[in-house]
Amino acid sequence: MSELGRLEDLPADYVAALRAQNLVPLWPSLRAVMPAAKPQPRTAPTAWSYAALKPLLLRAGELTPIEKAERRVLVLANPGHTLEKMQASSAIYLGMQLLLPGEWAPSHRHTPNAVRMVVEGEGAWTTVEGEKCPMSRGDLILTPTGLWHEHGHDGTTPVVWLDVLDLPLVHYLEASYHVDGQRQVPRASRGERASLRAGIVPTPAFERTRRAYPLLRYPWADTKAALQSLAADQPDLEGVMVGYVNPETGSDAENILGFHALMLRPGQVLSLPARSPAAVYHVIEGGAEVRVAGQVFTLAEADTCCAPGYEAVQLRNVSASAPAFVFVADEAPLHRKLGLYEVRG
Ligand code: GTQ
Repeated sequence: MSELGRLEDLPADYVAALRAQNLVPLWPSLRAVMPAAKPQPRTAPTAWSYAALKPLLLRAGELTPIEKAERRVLVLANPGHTLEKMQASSAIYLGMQLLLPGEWAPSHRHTPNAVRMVVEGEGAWTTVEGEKCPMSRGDLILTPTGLWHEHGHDGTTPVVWLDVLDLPLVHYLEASYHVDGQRQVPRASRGERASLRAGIVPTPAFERTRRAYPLLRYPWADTKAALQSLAADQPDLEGVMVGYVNPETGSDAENILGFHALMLRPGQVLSLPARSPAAVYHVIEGGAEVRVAGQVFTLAEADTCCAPGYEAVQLRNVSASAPAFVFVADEAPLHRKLGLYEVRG
């Protein structure tokens, strides 16, 4: 591979003449935008400790009333992108949101897709397009693009959840905006009862749901039971992992980011191949060690880390006696749709 010419090699008056016409020579920057063999991601392997962030989040609850925050969130920002960018990876945003008893985070809708993974506390709910979704630890609640959503809390202790949005990508596309709304009038939940049975969904001929997202809440009890029976039924299965899908299409639950839950058997080491999408790992139950790109993170319950794409990831259950359960968010649906998806053995 030959050395390409540098900007300094060009006469200053020539570069100035180019700039005056909004023109730029490609060759001095070609290697930077298309590095050899593999991208050079800004996304740095980064971990966030729940024990460290929780007191700071509770302090935000004292410092900033919900009316002054709309959403009281501390963003888990990747220093590789600079903290101001508020992104975990190029497409993934992570935030820890706090709602105190009696508080209400008003209804709005926006173009970025979101999900919430409930970390701690009971009694909160998110209403999505009139469907009131109770929030318990480990539940996954979707608020896909364009759907009205608001959060409330009828319980007695603070509730914390992890928000995962595709905000960095949608913002980069200059397609990010929100609309404020009115308090929703909840109706009886329909999606969950009709759709949360593997392989059995409402028959189109009778009552096809016309909603693009028939299922908005994935209770942790069901996800955990699915993982446990998968592990029990297939003792040789290495990757005990389930995906959150749209029950009508069988495809990814949302358009841009993908969501999975995995179980690490006691003492298990699980090696995941290098794949093009970046990913986030969040411990729902137990503890896990995550190795990526020369870094080792020991994650306790409710801790979160991110891994850049194109790097192999190794997960190890730190307990020899109890399983560990991990929530995974990645950019795979986006990479597949764009034809960029790669697995590198
Ligand atoms: O709860 O609607 O973390 O609009 C960032 C933006 C949460 C939300 C975030 C949001 C929300």
